[in-house]
Amino acid sequence: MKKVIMLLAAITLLTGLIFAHARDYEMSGKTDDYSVVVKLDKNPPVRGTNRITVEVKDAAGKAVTNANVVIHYGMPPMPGMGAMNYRKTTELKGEIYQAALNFSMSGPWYVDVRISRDGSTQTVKLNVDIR
Ligand SMILES: [Cu+2]
Repeated sequence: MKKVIMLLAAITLLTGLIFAHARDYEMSGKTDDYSVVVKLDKNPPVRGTNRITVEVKDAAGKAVTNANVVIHYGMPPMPGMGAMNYRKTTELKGEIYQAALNFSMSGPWYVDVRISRDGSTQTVKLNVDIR
């Protein structure tokens, strides 16, 4: 009986992990040369640290792993608050560019993904509502 309970607990935990992963907040965009999928690990994205992953594919659908991917993010000026602009470099792990972003307040944020490769930079402009 104990073993059955342990097994059920393990299955429940595993299922939870799978669903948690599937629930990433996902956005996508295109540039002249790339299609880009961007995911945040919090859904909905929240104040504080949110891990971001960026997947870049070329026109043939092949993963691009030799780019320099930088995230520019921030908030436009608001009443009583100047504009906030941050810059975060990403690190390539496997075929995915990764970084941690810090959203310091709730509200509308822009997230620009700048992909530099072969001497040209292309940007995907995204917006995210932080809770
Ligand atoms: Cu603000």
